[in-house]
Amino acid sequence: PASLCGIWEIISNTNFEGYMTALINPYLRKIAMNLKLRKIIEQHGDQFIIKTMSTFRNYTIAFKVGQEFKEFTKGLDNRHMKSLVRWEGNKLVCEQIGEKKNRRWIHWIEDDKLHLQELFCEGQVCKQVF
Ligand code: RET
Repeated sequence: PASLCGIWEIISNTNFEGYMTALINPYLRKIAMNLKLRKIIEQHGDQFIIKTMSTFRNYTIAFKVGQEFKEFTKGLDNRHMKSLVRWEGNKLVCEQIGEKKNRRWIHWIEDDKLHLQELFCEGQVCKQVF
Protein backbone atom coordinates (compact mmCIF):
# COMPACT_ATOMS: atom_id res chain seq x y z
CA PRO A 1 0.00 0.00 0.00
CA ALA A 2 0.94 3.66 -0.43
CA SER A 3 2.43 5.56 2.51
CA LEU A 4 0.51 8.57 3.79
CA CYS A 5 2.77 9.04 6.80
CA GLY A 6 3.71 12.52 7.84
CA ILE A 7 2.76 15.85 9.29
CA TRP A 8 0.64 17.75 6.80
CA GLU A 9 -0.29 21.43 6.96
CA ILE A 10 -3.41 22.57 5.19
CA ILE A 11 -2.88 24.63 2.03
CA SER A 12 -6.38 24.73 0.59
CA ASN A 13 -9.88 24.04 1.82
CA THR A 14 -12.73 24.17 -0.69
CA ASN A 15 -16.35 24.13 0.46
CA PHE A 16 -15.53 23.17 4.05
CA GLU A 17 -18.49 25.36 4.97
CA GLY A 18 -20.85 23.31 2.80
CA TYR A 19 -19.63 20.09 4.35
CA MET A 20 -20.06 21.48 7.85
CA THR A 21 -23.52 22.84 7.08
CA ALA A 22 -24.63 19.24 6.71
CA LEU A 23 -23.11 18.32 10.09
CA ILE A 24 -22.85 21.04 12.69
CA ASN A 25 -24.49 24.19 14.00
CA PRO A 26 -23.62 27.70 12.76
CA TYR A 27 -21.77 28.59 15.94
CA LEU A 28 -19.31 25.70 15.72
CA ARG A 29 -19.10 26.19 11.98
CA LYS A 30 -17.89 29.74 12.40
CA ILE A 31 -15.12 28.62 14.72
CA ALA A 32 -14.13 25.73 12.46
CA MET A 33 -13.97 27.95 9.35
CA ASN A 34 -11.09 29.91 10.85
CA LEU A 35 -8.96 26.98 11.95
CA LYS A 36 -5.69 26.04 10.32
CA LEU A 37 -5.88 22.26 10.18
CA ARG A 38 -2.96 19.88 10.37
CA LYS A 39 -3.04 16.12 9.71
CA ILE A 40 -0.66 13.81 11.47
CA ILE A 41 -0.72 10.36 9.91
CA GLU A 42 1.00 7.36 11.42
CA GLN A 43 0.92 4.19 9.39
CA HIS A 44 2.29 0.72 9.91
CA GLY A 45 1.23 -1.37 6.96
CA ASP A 46 -2.56 -1.26 7.03
CA GLN A 47 -2.75 0.07 10.59
CA PHE A 48 -3.46 3.82 10.73
CA ILE A 49 -3.73 6.61 13.23
CA ILE A 50 -4.99 9.84 11.71
CA LYS A 51 -5.03 12.98 13.81
CA THR A 52 -6.77 16.15 12.69
CA MET A 53 -5.25 18.91 14.77
CA SER A 54 -6.23 22.51 15.42
CA THR A 55 -5.76 25.10 18.14
CA PHE A 56 -9.42 24.61 19.09
CA ARG A 57 -9.93 20.85 19.07
CA ASN A 58 -8.31 17.68 17.81
CA TYR A 59 -9.94 14.64 16.30
CA THR A 60 -8.24 11.22 16.16
CA ILE A 61 -9.18 7.96 14.53
CA ALA A 62 -7.38 4.61 14.59
CA PHE A 63 -8.25 1.77 12.27
CA LYS A 64 -7.03 -1.14 10.25
CA VAL A 65 -7.77 -1.24 6.54
CA GLY A 66 -10.47 -3.80 5.78
CA GLN A 67 -11.72 -3.98 9.36
CA GLU A 68 -14.96 -2.26 10.29
CA PHE A 69 -14.69 -0.04 13.36
CA LYS A 70 -17.03 2.03 15.49
CA GLU A 71 -16.45 5.71 14.95
CA PHE A 72 -17.71 8.43 17.25
CA THR A 73 -16.97 11.89 15.91
CA LYS A 74 -16.31 13.38 19.32
CA GLY A 75 -16.03 17.16 19.24
CA LEU A 76 -16.94 17.25 15.58
CA ASP A 77 -20.62 16.41 15.05
CA ASN A 78 -20.79 13.80 17.85
CA ARG A 79 -22.37 11.07 15.77
CA HIS A 80 -21.91 7.32 15.89
CA MET A 81 -21.05 5.41 12.74
CA LYS A 82 -19.76 2.12 11.52
CA SER A 83 -16.78 2.91 9.38
CA LEU A 84 -14.78 0.81 6.98
CA VAL A 85 -11.61 1.85 5.21
CA ARG A 86 -10.24 0.11 2.15
CA TRP A 87 -7.69 0.69 -0.57
CA GLU A 88 -8.92 1.58 -4.03
CA GLY A 89 -5.62 1.54 -5.88
CA ASN A 90 -3.52 4.12 -4.05
CA LYS A 91 -6.54 5.86 -2.59
CA LEU A 92 -7.66 5.27 0.97
CA VAL A 93 -11.45 5.24 0.98
CA CYS A 94 -13.60 5.34 4.11
CA GLU A 95 -17.31 4.64 4.17
CA GLN A 96 -19.09 5.97 7.26
CA ILE A 97 -22.42 4.24 7.80
CA GLY A 98 -24.76 6.07 10.14
CA GLU A 99 -27.47 8.67 10.31
CA LYS A 100 -26.00 10.73 7.45
CA LYS A 101 -26.31 9.27 4.00
CA ASN A 102 -23.32 8.77 1.71
CA ARG A 103 -20.84 9.97 4.28
CA ARG A 104 -17.32 9.15 3.27
CA TRP A 105 -13.82 10.45 2.80
CA ILE A 106 -10.99 9.66 0.41
CA HIS A 107 -7.28 10.25 1.01
CA TRP A 108 -4.46 10.08 -1.50
CA ILE A 109 -1.03 11.49 -2.24
CA GLU A 110 -0.51 13.44 -5.42
CA ASP A 111 2.46 15.66 -6.34
CA ASP A 112 3.86 15.29 -2.80
CA LYS A 113 0.64 16.65 -1.35
CA LEU A 114 -1.99 14.94 0.74
CA HIS A 115 -5.43 15.19 -0.77
CA LEU A 116 -8.55 14.71 1.28
CA GLN A 117 -11.94 14.68 -0.21
CA GLU A 118 -14.95 14.41 1.99
CA LEU A 119 -18.24 13.79 0.30
CA PHE A 120 -21.70 14.26 1.54
CA CYS A 121 -25.17 13.14 0.57
CA GLU A 122 -26.74 16.52 0.03
CA GLY A 123 -24.31 16.96 -2.81
CA GLN A 124 -21.76 18.68 -0.60
CA VAL A 125 -18.17 17.98 -1.46
CA CYS A 126 -15.33 19.42 0.56
CA LYS A 127 -11.85 19.21 -0.85
CA GLN A 128 -8.79 19.78 1.32
CA VAL A 129 -5.13 19.72 0.32
CA PHE A 130 -2.27 19.43 2.83
C1 RET B 1 -12.43 19.98 14.17
C2 RET B 1 -12.60 21.14 15.16
C3 RET B 1 -13.99 21.26 15.63
C4 RET B 1 -14.93 21.54 14.50
C5 RET B 1 -14.67 20.72 13.30
C6 RET B 1 -13.53 19.97 13.13
C7 RET B 1 -13.46 19.15 11.92
C8 RET B 1 -12.83 18.01 11.76
C9 RET B 1 -12.87 17.18 10.57
C10 RET B 1 -12.14 16.06 10.59
C11 RET B 1 -12.06 15.11 9.57
C12 RET B 1 -11.27 14.05 9.73
C13 RET B 1 -11.07 13.01 8.76
C14 RET B 1 -10.14 12.09 9.04
C15 RET B 1 -9.84 11.03 8.16
O1 RET B 1 -8.76 10.73 7.88
C16 RET B 1 -11.09 20.22 13.53
C17 RET B 1 -12.42 18.69 14.96
C18 RET B 1 -15.76 20.75 12.25
C19 RET B 1 -13.71 17.54 9.42
C20 RET B 1 -11.85 12.96 7.53
